[in-house]
This record gives sequence, C-alpha cells and structure tokens, in this order.
Amino acid sequence: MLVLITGATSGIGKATAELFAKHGYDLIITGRRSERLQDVKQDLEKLGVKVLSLCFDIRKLNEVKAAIASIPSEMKQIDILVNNAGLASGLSTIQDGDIDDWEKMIDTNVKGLLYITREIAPLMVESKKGHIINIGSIAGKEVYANGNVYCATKHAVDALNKGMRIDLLPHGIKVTSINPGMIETEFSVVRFHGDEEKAKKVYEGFNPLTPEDIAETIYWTATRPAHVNINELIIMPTAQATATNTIRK
Ligand code: NDP
Ligand code: 8X3
Repeated sequence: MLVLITGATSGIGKATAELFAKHGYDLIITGRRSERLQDVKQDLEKLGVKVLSLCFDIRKLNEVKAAIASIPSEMKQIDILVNNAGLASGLSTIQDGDIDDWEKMIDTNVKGLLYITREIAPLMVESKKGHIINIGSIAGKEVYANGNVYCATKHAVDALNKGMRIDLLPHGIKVTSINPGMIETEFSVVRFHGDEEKAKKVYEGFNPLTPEDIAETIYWTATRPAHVNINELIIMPTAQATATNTIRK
C-alpha cells in the first residue's frame, strides 16, 4: 500500500507519515523545506518502508505537475492521498486584512489542494480504487472573529470534499474529510509570521490535540473495510466545544 501525504515536514503530515510507516505502508511525502523533508525521509526509511520525497511549492501548478510526473511508474499506484498541506497566515479583521496573507491561504489551502487532486484523482480512477483524505478544520464548519479568509478556505475544502465524493462515486474512490479543532503544531507560528511567543500563548493553559491524535484518526479512517467510508469527522480537544468556546486553566 502506498500513501501520498502533502505537507509532511511538520505537524499532522509528519506524524501521519510516521504512523503509516510503522504499519508498513510505503510513502510519498511532500513539502517545501528540503532539509526537513530529507530528514523525515531518512527517519521513515529506518522503519523499513520505501519513501519518495518530492520538494515543491503546492501553490505552483508547474511545480506540482513536474513533481507528480517525476514519480517512477512503480510508485504511481497511490492508494491513499492525504491532502494535508495548508496554513493560516495572519489573523485580522476583513477591513485590515493583508492581501498577501489572503493569497497565500487561498493559493495553498484551496488551489494547492485542487492542483494535487487533479493530478492524483485520474490515477485512482484508472486503477478503480483509492481514498482521498482532506484535512479541513473546525474553521470549515464555523467562522470566528478575524478568521475570515482562513475560514473561507476551509469552508471551500468542506465543499470540495463533498463534491469530490459525488464525482468519484462511480469509480469506487472513497473521500473523507477530517476537521480538527486546535492542535499544537507549527500552525500558530506560521499564522503569526514566525512570532513564537505569540504562538505559544494560543496553547497556554489549554490542553490541545496533538498531531499524533490526528494521525491516528487518519489511519483509522483509511483502514475501514472496503465497503465502509467515513464521510467526515470533527475531532476536538476535550477542552474545546466550538471554534471559540475553550476552557483554560
Ligand atoms: P504545520 O505548519 O505544522 O504543517 C503544515 C505543513 O504544510 C508543512 O509540512 C508545510 O511544509 C506544508 N505546506 C504549507 N504550505 C505549503 C506549500 N505552499 N507547499 C507545500 N507544502 C506546504 O501545521 P499543521 O500540521 O497544523 O497543518 C496541517 C493541516 O492541518 C493544514 O491544512 C491546517 O490548516 C490543518 N489544521 C490545523 C489545525 C491546527 O490547529 N494546527 C486545526 C485544523 C486544521 P513546508 O513549510 O515545508 O512547505
Ligand atoms: C486551525 C484551527 O483554531 O484556527 O484550523 O480554527 S483554528
């Protein structure tokens, strides 16, 4: 079995790659940070599986096409695609929003996910099987103050998840979305443009999910019997009821 995970250099993607590797799955991992990607690849290989790393920016269609075209034919039969690469950039009102931040989020979370899917879904259609797992968010189910564009991109992922499932139904391809609440990863450091102090405060006094919690959920979803598909899941920390209702110590 072969799994392609986008954004495997940190957080959910990295933890998911490790869990699949522990279960003997071969992997194709992607990300922009080449050194990190190489380190992750080497660690995964120590678990005895075959790993191909593809370093590219998911926002660039030509890079996506070239990367997928470079996959050797014996690794083209991808069983599971985890559309995970994504980010929030900035947290501000719509009237103060930074257009560069908006473009980064739309280009990564929506267009990047589409570019990859457009390359991989036809391969799955050809082999009449496959599973696409889209990483959405509670921000794709609810909207919170200052989250405007990030929430819009994750609502788009929610809609695409439903649309993909309908279009791929005749081809026997499963489509699932996993929609988590707060997970401590590099997400907030990226959202706050590298401000680690500000990022740390997001999780202060709070017990968030871990990337491993989401990896386990993805793995469970991917290993249901052939006739079972998990359409979507919302998974939250016990200390978080909605996007904005949290309990802190
Ligand atoms: P991280 O920042 O730890 O990981 C994000 C991953 O996405 C990295 O591997 C990064 O790799 C990759 N990535 C980002 N931009 C690009 C790009 N342009 N091209 C290629 N790869 C890219 O965050 P998380 O693990 O938390 O995020 C993973 C997913 O989970 C995202 O879609 C996020 O929206 C979602 N999510 C996160 C939540 C949270 O609270 N953390 C909650 C709900 C959903 P690199 O920088 O090397 O390119
Ligand atoms: C990321 C988590 O809290 O910004 O999707 O909605 S949050």
